[in-house]
Amino acid sequence: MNENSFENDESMLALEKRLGISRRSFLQMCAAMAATMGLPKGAEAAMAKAVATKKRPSVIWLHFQECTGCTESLLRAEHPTLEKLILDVISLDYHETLFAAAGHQAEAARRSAMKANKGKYLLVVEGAIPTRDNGIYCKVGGQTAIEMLKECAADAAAVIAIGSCSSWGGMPSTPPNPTGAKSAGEVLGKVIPNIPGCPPNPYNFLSTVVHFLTFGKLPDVDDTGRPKFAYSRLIHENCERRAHFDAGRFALEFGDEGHRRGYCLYKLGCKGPETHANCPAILFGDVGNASWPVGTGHPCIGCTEKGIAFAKPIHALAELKSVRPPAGFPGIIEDQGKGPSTGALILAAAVAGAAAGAGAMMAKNLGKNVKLDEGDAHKKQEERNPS
Ligand code: FSX
Ligand code: SF4
Ligand code: F3S
Repeated sequence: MNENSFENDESMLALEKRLGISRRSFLQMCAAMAATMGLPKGAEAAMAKAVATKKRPSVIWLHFQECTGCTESLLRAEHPTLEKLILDVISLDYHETLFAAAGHQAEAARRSAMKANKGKYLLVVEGAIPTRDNGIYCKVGGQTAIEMLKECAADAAAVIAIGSCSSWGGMPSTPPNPTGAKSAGEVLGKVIPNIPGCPPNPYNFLSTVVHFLTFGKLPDVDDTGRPKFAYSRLIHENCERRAHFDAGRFALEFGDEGHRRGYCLYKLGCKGPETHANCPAILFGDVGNASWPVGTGHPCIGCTEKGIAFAKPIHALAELKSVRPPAGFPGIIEDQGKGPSTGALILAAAVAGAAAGAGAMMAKNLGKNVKLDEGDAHKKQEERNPS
């Protein structure tokens, strides 16, 4: 696929106007999403066409026990391009946080959207569902969360749990779990597609929805319902600090010499070795230049993983699930405080067979500022291993 194939395509010209980004950026973003999801060649063109021409799927978005961080992460005001994209790809017909309507008006809008799109709408659930005492600890418009979830799920084309709370109970389910908080899947009695993370990575949500729009189904999931493209690898396998772990170089205290030099955070309790997510590859967060929790110097708390986040003490050592060496090693001799570069990380992904530059391209196109590109990564590798 290239820009020329869509040169005189009216729908793409209209899309340029709608999104306020160039066709080129949009097509690069589709290529990045297709690569991220491991889709075959040609999928990116189908995705671009679908976003440009298909009717946007109606989305009903429910909020239960949570902090609204999922929505905040998705609509981050600092990255208006991403917010615009998400709101353009879906038709958000009910969302309590973003709705101008209130009270009966809002309830009426939800029911009429459900009726108009019966069997076709996507139901997105944010937050855990309290089940103790018949669910009285969370009520919206006179209905308990249990009743509302079941009513909305009955006619949905698909239900997606967004965030750890609705995926596996999250923070509200932390023992002693006074409200009997459960996941949306547990309340519905089935495994449903879920995008855990507290908050979850917005690019994983966007990719999942674009997949649904293009192919009429959600991406492949694992046995807990997590899209395989995003949750099949341990964070530890792709972490930019992994070379320090392998070389035995650890930060022992926040602010010590090792911490300032970007060493591995394992001894500060990093749960990357037992947490599945693509955070190190598809960076996200509003802390500046294309970062992620470990990139900022904080150990991963395992926010995507049931039984780890909010269950295991933050500074307890992670269980090492795998001692297999990664496919590519970034160098360990780096400038102080920088750690291996994003470019080197992307090169490691390329060695492993993933599409080179996918993460950087996506980040760049969605408003981030990743300086190193594929060429830089090759140059750096050559400097390390002169032939
Ligand atoms: Fe908050 Fe969402 Fe955490 Fe939960 O995210 S960021 S408490 S996963 O449901 O709003
Ligand atoms: Fe990265 Fe954490 Fe693994 Fe260290 S323990 S390499 S910081 S994921
Ligand atoms: Fe969460 Fe760890 Fe990623 S804390 S956002 S799974 S790095």
